[in-house]
Amino acid sequence: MKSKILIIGACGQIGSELTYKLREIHGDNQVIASDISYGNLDIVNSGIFEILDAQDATSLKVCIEKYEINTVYLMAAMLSATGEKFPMKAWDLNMSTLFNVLDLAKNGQIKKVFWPSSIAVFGPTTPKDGTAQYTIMEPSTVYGITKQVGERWCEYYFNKYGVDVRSIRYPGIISWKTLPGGGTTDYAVDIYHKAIADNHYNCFLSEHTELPMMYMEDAIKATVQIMEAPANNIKIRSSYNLAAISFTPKDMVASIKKHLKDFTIEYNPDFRQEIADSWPSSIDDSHARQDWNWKHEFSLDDITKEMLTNLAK
Ligand code: AKB
Repeated sequence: MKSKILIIGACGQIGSELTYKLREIHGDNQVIASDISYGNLDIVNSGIFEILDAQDATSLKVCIEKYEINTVYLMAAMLSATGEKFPMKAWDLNMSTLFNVLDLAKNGQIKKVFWPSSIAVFGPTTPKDGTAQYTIMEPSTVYGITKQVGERWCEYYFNKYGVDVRSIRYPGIISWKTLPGGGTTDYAVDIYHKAIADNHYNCFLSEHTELPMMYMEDAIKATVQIMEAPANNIKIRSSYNLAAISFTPKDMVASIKKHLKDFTIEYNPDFRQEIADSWPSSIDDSHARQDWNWKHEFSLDDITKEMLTNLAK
C-alpha cells in the first residue's frame, strides 16, 4: 500500500519536522500538511497545506476523502502547562480529535494511525527512576489524563475493531526549527534561545528537576520507525515508553558553559514545577528497543552543540 498521509497539527513543534521528513521519504504530493491556522508559514509554503479543524468530524472526513488519505499522524494537542489553564478546552481538543480519527479508521477509511502520548501519563505515585512500561499511572494534569485515556481508547480500537494505531510516550523534545508551545519541558528549548540572545536564562523549574528528554532528530526517527515496523512487531497498542537521556537544568547549564563560558541562570519555579515534579526522572524503554529496534543517538552535549550552532546562524 502506497502511503497517502495527512498530518494534523503540521505547524507545531513535532508536526512541522515530521512533515519535512515524511515528504523526504514518501514524496511531496503524498504528504498533506494541515493545521487549524496558518501558524507556520514555512510549512504552509512547503507543499500541499489544508486549513483543518480536526475537532469537526465532517471537515476531517471531507479532507480524508479529497486526498484519498490512508495514514494519519494526529499531532494536534493542548500540552501540559496550557492544559492546566484551560482544562475543558484541553479535554475537548485532545479527546475529540482522537475519536474523530479513530472512528474513520474503524470505518475503514484510514488504514494506519499515529497518535502521540507522553510521559505525562505518569503521575506523582509512579516510581520515578527507570519508570517501567507497566506501572502505576495516576496522572495529575488534564493533559496527562487525556493521554492516559487516549491510550486506553487506542488499545480498545485495536482490540475490538482491528484499528492499526501506533503510539509513543514522548519525553520533552528539543529542537531549533519550530518552538514548542505550552509544555512543561519547553524550558529545555527556551534556554538555548536565551543563551544566544542574552547569555542569561530565567528558568521556571528548579535546578535539580530531572526530566526525560530527546533531540528532535531522534524523536522523528522513532516516529518513522514505529510506523514502518511490521504490524506484528507492534506488541503494545496503548503506547510505548520511549527514552533517550535525562538531565536537570543544572546539567544544561554545565553543557552550555562549554560553549558560552559567561552564561548565567536564575531559578524562579512557577506552577510548572508541580507538573514536572509529578513526572518520571528517567524511563525504561526496553520494549521499544526490543520490538522495533529503537535506539537513540543524541547526548546532551550533542544537543547543545546542534542547538547553539543552528540558533546562532
Ligand atoms: C509537555 O511538557 O507538556 C510536553 C510533554 C512532555 O508531553 N512536552
